[in-house]
Amino acid sequence: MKDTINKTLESYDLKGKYLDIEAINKLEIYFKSANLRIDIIKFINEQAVLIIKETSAELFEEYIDLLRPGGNAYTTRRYAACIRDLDYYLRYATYSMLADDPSILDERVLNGLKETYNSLGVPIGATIRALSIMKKIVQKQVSQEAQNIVSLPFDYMINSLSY
Ligand SMILES: CCC1=C(C)/C(=C/C2=NC(=C\c3[nH]c(/C=C4\NC(=O)[C@H](C)[C@H]4CC)c(C)c3CCC(=O)O)/C(CCC(=O)O)=C2C)NC1=O
Repeated sequence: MKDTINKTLESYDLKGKYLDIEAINKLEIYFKSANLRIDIIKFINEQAVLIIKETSAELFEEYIDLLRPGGNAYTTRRYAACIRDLDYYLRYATYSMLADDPSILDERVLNGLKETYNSLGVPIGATIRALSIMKKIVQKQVSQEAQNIVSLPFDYMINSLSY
């Protein structure tokens, strides 16, 4: 698990160098955005249940077959697993927004996920769509300056599942 601070320090420690202007600028930008990151995360935490509800409603409207016999989210158990997965994505997205670093997504969410999904027949296309719906729902409710911070982890997960 990494964030902008320990990533920067680690790399300068390895080089045995003081932080140069480039590193300091990067850290300054990170610290300046800290309050915004906290606000975004507070908002998502408060709205998490609703965000997931809206995401699944939109997803199942588009992919109605998932809920029908033969669909991957058919049966209460699998439906619940699907909603739980959406919750994982949202929660880890907030961790990554705070860290300003995607490594937590690789380590905790994405490693081996495609293989697991493929072996269980969980459709990856619909999962990617769910992530993009979730991103849109959150972006709609945050300020202009928060847009990039919000989109980063979702785009990272979408990208990783796409290849
Ligand atoms: C914290 C990181 C983490 C992630 C990401 C994770 C995902 C994850 N989702 C799983 C299953 C599943 N995931 C889904 C999800 C869906 N099916 C659909 O049709 C939709 C497209 C989608 C919801 C949007 C379903 C239905 C299952 C159960 C599949 C089955 O058991 O047949 C499984 C298999 C084991 C289990 O059922 O719990 C894992 C490991 N587990 C983790 O620990």
